[in-house]
Amino acid sequence: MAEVVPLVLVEREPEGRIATVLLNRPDRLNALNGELMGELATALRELDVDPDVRCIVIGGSERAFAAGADIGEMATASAIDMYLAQRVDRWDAIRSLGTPLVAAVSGFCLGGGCELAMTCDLIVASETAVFGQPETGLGILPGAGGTQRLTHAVGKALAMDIILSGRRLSARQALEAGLVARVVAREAWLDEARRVAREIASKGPLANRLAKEAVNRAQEGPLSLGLDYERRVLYLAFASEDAREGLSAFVEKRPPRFEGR
Ligand code: DAK
Repeated sequence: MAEVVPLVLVEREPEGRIATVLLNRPDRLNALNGELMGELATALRELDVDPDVRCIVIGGSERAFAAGADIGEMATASAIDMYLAQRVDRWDAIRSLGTPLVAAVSGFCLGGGCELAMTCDLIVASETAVFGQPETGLGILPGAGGTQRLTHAVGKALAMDIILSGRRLSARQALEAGLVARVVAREAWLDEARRVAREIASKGPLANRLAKEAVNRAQEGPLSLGLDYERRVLYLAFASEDAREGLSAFVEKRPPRFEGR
């Protein structure tokens, strides 16, 4: 019987607070077919409800984070197939995770791959990374948030250029444009993303979840509502044991021990 190869690999650090989820379809440059997206959403949901996991790294291979949705699969799918295959639900499941997500991007990060990276909370990119939304070259358009998130990240002029002309951005260009948070050496793409994840995991986990929600609000509505939301979640954070612990630890000159409550 043929060996079943998982399309995503989940790694947990033995004593650590971070998990790494690696897309594992290297012969197809991690093209996101329905099966892979299903495994990814399931793995992420399980990690999201594990109180020991405080940050998740999502990565691909050195050659490709992901070269987009699976074109072969889409080529034979009707609009109704696409709808019924619950593709949107899987993307929504990833978007609604409370745990901070770091995208570790090396190589091609195109189409749905770029949209997946943008669904994460921040992108750590290898200097080899290449970002783009080439969907219009296939007669379709970005369908997992690309027209919205890319525009928020880089502004209308550049987003239009990337989406309409198929222009690709290098890691450095993506950094300058505000799409990625950090660019790191080629060989360090995963280690550096994990290091950033450990930094995130060392902070108050409840505070990080609330801050993530509040930052996302900045993209979703008017400033006045965002400011109001920020204030409310700050009061919520103040009511937490983590806030007592974090503030006391500073005053007592010791490292905090957060419980996520
Ligand atoms: N799908 C399927 N197979 C792919 C693929 C893809 N997106 N990208 C690469 N591959 C396969 C290639 O066919 C090749 O397979 P073999 O020929 O070896 O069998 C293998 O991966 C290696 O690729 P190449 O030989 O082409 O490698 P190169 O280095 O020459 O070129 C490349 C790398 C990334 C420039 C090239 O492979 C390429 O242009 N790939 C397609 C990139 C692309 O157009 N991506 C956008 C896809 S559309 C939705 C949500 C999202 C989406 C849709 C719906 N809903 C929520 C409903 C998203 C749509 C997209 O992403």
